[in-house]
Amino acid sequence: TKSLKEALQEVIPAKQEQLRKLKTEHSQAVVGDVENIIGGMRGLKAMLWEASVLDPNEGIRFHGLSIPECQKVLPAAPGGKEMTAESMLWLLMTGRVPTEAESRQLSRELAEKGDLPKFVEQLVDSFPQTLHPMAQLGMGVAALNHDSAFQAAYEKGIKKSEYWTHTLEDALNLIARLPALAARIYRNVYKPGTPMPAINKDLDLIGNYSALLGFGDNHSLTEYLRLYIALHGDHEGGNASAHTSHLVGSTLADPYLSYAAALFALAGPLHGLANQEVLRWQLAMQAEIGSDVSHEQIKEYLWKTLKSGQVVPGYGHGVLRQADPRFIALQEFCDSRPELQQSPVIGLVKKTYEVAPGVLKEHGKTKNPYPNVDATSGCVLHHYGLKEFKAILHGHFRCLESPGMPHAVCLGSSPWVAVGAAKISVNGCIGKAH
Ligand code: AMX
Repeated sequence: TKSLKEALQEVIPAKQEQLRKLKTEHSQAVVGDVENIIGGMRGLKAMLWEASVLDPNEGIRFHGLSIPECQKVLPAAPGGKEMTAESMLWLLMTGRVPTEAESRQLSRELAEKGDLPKFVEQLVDSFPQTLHPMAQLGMGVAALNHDSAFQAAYEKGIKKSEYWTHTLEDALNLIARLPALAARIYRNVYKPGTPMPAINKDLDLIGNYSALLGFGDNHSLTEYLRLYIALHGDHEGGNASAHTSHLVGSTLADPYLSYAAALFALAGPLHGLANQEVLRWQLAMQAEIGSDVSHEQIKEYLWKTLKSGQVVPGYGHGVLRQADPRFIALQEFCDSRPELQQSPVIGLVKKTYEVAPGVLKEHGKTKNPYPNVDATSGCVLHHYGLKEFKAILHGHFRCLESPGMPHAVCLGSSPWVAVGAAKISVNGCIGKAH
C-alpha cells in the first residue's frame, strides 16, 4: 500500500516535464481577447488546470470521471456508501482512483494529525460569539501557519522542484485539522460549553467531523456530509475562492495563508454563503406562503424577489448553463431517504426547482436559469439539525448608503470602491462564483 506522498512521487516528475514542454512548445498560443478583460475576465481562459473540468452543459468531471462514476468507483467509509473526502482528495491529487486500503490509510494519517495546537484553541476560544464563523475560521487557519513546514524549509533554502513535498505536508496537516477547528468554532458560537469528543483514529475525516460537531450518531447526516464535501473537492480550480488561494499561493505564501484567503472569498453571499442565503430565502417563503403551496404561489414569490432587485439565491452560475449535477446528486440523496422526502423545506426546494427556471428565463437576465449546488445543500443540513445561521456578514456586502440594497445593484456608487473590487472578483471569469 502506497502513501499519498509515494503515489505523488510517481506522478510529479512527468507533470513537471509536461509543464516545461507546454511552456516551450506553445508559448505564443493565444487564449483570449480584450473583450474578456473588460468584463472582469469573464470568459477569459486564464489558468491551466487539470484536476477537474467544468463543461457548461454537462457539469463537473474529476479527472475525467462524472459524479455518478465517482460515486461508483471511489471508496466509501466502513459501513457507508458515499465516497469519502479522502478518496476524492486522492483522485484529485494523483489522477488515480485509490484502493480502499490507500483511502483508509489516508484517513488514519489525517486522524493522527487532527488535533489543534493549544494556542489555536485558545485563540479561537477568545473570539466573541458574535464574530461571524467564517471570519473565525479564516483567522484560525491563518494561525496554523505557525507550524508551516513549507515556510521552515524555504527559510533553510530548498530547490523549486522540491516545494511540493513541503506544501503537501502543510496541506495535509491543514486538511487534518479543519474538522477540529470548524467544530470548535461551531460549538463556541452555537453550543457554548458543550464538550467535544476526541478524534477517533479509526474514523474517516468526515466521520470525525460529524462526531466533533455533535452529530456522530446520525449516520444519514454523516453520509450526506461525505457526499457534500467530496463533491466540493474541486470545481475547475477557477472559482472565486480557489482562484484566490492560487493567487496568494503564487507569492509562495504558505498553504495556510493561501487557504485562509480562499475562505474569505468563499464567505460572500454570491459564493459559499449562497447556501445559507437559499435556506433563509426558502424559510422566508415557507413563513409567508406555507409549505403546501401551488406552483403559482411559488411563481409569485419568485417574481417578488426579482422585482425587489435581489437575485434568486441558488440559481445561476458563472460557467454552467444547465442544472448543476452536484445539485442533482444531492437531490438524489434526498430522494433515496424517506425522512428527507417528508421534510417541508426539501419539498419547497423541489417545487421551486420546478418553477424557477421558467421564471428566470422570462426575467431574461441570468445566462443560466438553473439551480447550482447551493439550491439544496443548506436546506438538507437544516433538516438534519444544523439549523443555525448568521443573518448577514455585517455590512460587508451591503451598500453603506442604502443598507437594504443588494450589492450587485450598487456597483459603481461611491461607497463601493472597496466592495466593487469584490464584485469584480466574484463576477470575473477566473474569479467566478462557482
Ligand atoms: N437571480 C436573479 N438575477 C440573476 C441571477 C439570479 N439567480 N443570476 C444572475 N442574475 C443576473 C446577474 O445579477 C446579472 O445582472 P446584472 O447584469 O444586472 O449585473 C445578470 O443576471 C447576468 O449574470 P450572469 O452572467 O448570468 O451571472 P454571473 O456570471 O455574473 O454571476 C452568479 C453568477 C452565481 C454570481 C449569479 O448567477 C448569482 O448571483 N446567483 C445567485 C447567487 C448564488 O446562487 N450563488 C452561488 C453560486 C455557486 C457558488 O459559488 N457556491
